[in-house]
Amino acid sequence: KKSDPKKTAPAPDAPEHTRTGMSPEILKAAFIDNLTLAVGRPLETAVPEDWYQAIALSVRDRIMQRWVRQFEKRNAPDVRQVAYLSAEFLPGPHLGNSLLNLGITDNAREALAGQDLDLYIGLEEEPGLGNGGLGRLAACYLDSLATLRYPATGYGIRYEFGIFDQAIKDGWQVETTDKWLLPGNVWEIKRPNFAQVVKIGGHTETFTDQHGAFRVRWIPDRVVVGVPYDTPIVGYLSDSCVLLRLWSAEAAQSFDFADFNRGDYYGAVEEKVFSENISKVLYPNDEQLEGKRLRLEQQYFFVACSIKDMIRLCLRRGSTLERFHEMFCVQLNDTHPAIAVAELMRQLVDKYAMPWERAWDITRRTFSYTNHTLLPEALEKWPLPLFGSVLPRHLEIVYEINRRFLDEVRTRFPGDEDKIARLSIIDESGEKYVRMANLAMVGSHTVNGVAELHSELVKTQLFPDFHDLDPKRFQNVTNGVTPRRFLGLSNPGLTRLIDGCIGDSWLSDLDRLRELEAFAGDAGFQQDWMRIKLENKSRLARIIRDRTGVVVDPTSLFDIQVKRIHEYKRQHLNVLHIITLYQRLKHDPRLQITPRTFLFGGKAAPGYYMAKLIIKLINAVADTVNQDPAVRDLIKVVFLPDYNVKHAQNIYPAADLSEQISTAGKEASGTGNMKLSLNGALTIGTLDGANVEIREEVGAENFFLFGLTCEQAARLRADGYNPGDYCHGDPELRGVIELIDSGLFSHGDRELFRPLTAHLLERDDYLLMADYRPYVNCQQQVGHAYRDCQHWTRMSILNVARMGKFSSDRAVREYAANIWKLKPFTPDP
Ligand code: CRA
Repeated sequence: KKSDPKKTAPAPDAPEHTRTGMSPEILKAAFIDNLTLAVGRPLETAVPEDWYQAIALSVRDRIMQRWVRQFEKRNAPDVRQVAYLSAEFLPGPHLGNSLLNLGITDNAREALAGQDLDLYIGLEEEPGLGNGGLGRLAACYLDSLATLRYPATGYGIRYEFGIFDQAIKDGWQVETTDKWLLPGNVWEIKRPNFAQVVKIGGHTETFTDQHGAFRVRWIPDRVVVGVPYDTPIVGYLSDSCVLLRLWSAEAAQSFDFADFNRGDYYGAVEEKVFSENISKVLYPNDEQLEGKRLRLEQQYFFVACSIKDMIRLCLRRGSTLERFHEMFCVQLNDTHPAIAVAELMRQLVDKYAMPWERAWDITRRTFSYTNHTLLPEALEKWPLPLFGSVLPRHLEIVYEINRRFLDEVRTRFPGDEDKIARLSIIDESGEKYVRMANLAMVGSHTVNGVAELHSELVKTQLFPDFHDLDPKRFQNVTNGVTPRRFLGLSNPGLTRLIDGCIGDSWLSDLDRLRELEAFAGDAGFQQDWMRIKLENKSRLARIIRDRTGVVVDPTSLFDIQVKRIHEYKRQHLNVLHIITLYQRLKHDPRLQITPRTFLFGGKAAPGYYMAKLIIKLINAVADTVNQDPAVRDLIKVVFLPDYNVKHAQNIYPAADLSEQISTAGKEASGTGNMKLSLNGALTIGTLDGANVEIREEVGAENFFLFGLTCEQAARLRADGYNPGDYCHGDPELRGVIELIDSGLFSHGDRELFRPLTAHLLERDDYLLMADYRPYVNCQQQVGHAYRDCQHWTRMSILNVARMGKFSSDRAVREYAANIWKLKPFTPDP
């Protein structure tokens, strides 16, 4: 393969012959150098893992060079930067993406003459430091921040164990620990010299300082050290990168020598084990609160380290903390880091002796908050006694923030004590709690939702009282995804086709995909489009066969639902449709339907019983359907285990149909919906989250819409929803439920799935029964449409052509312009 000069990053000022050059010859020398000097392996005995390390290190060198060159610019006195505070980052494997972003994939291939670069790329363990959409969104934003040259740092936690690995045993999910750091991590650089000490627990004392001022001191009963590990994230064909700074907890002193000398070895290391617990493991709940002390400690730990790091940087630049908000804007990714509001106040008031009013003004100008969910079970609140025992000083500060805030409210709404109670940061309706969303609201200048519909619901459902108080604070920034990883990297076939058609600038200017519209009806282009989709499906079919043993037909319609398993996402509605088709095929042995492969992927929170039962149901239905000769291979059902970023990259390019079927009003945005559509899948979906905007963009005629709207769902619930009526009124639906209850899918066990079916018939919180018939009918239209190959392909092309809006570049520009007031660096000459 010849290298494409257009796709090489603007040459850094270092000439090509230097150590960090980009030509195939220099890359080759670098690989071999690193193999010898860093990995310590002779060429003759190097195994693929060694080559991976050597290549990755060579790529890291080239990124670090950009980072170092940017150093001066970032630390200029007038540069304002964003700190993106997030308990989760889900970047996916770095190597392939960094090669792409540096513009050296082809050169690296050439440098490896004959060796399989993709094999090496595939060896990388991914940092699974997130649950799903929220963590992946943070990673997409770092990619865009770097690409667009914004000064930015992502701050988070270096979990030793990320999201668990999922295996399927006997149809059930089994979790094992994700030991992602075991093979080592070449992308990170430990920075012990920037370590921070964090206090936990204990009590507070008051004292009078030398100026006679009343002050408070926090006497902790534990301290932990936070050590930063830096991973540079390079932008696409840009001289810029951002830093992902993740904190790891270490014991303040590894050994208690007093205990050690007494011969109590275990006593001596106890403190170490205890402290290092804090960054040990990611809580695997997606949108489900887990009110554990350790979780609160994790949140405070990384927030405290990050705020102190920013203060350090601010002071080092010779600025006073009076200007903190001019140096840093801090984005709270959901409420997980919301304690930062109280921590910045504590630092300014307690440590730097700033008057409260001044400190509060700075704090309010610093923070902005993104809400990612309306689900009540996800809204974080901490029991007051727990909060106070971990963070005694912060509790006092929260009380003071609240007192002043509520005084203000009282002057505006005198006598409205109900309103006061709803706005209060402290929930006093029963057992007392600290409401983190209220803390984030009060402490931020701006709050945003993540899709238009969601942002409206944030105003009207979640925070109506805050909205009454100050409507100007509310904004929308619809989520976006990076086209680099999710098209450029994962779908090279389609990328080449698009490049050949409209040039390659679309990868950093996604609106240019519009130019594809002109080719949507072109027969030759359609042929190419279909060929690539088929190749991608064939590849996925091989992966499915290798990983599950199920053989699927690449020419069948690939109907895909990949995302966390949750009742509101309604994977079980998809299953009801599958059983409907199964039932029809059983009743009519000659029935012709469009052949389909149903593919599911996603993890269930380990403590979420219903979600795990849904996984079991999918696998049970798969076992029955895939074996049954009556099905004549017309439908296949596959559950692909361990859905993660790496697997997602193989799945999106192969999708024909994207299932986005959440109950309207429940999915804040969704981002898988965007990635699938960007890869040419058509969506079957409800008017929920960003589906609404996707449909607006691609056109109603290129989107399969069904189901209740958010308003209709609300009305139905208000009028008294009776799911049983729907079931009894629809013989086909009744048959489906009866089939599940008959034990057909569970070796005669009639009780196994009863909790699921009983819930659907008796409560059905997510309105599956109401949406079943519209969904099944809409699926019939899908099957019908798929038979018209040309028309389907045209719709697929138009979906891709109209995805420009959903680039994370657009989203990041909106944050920068409307919330952060951030200017990008000017490019190097
Ligand atoms: N679970 C929402 O549910 C949204 C992402 C990113 C979620 C998704 O609809 O696309 O955030 N919410 O905005 C969340 O994590 C804590 O709330 C998600 O990933």
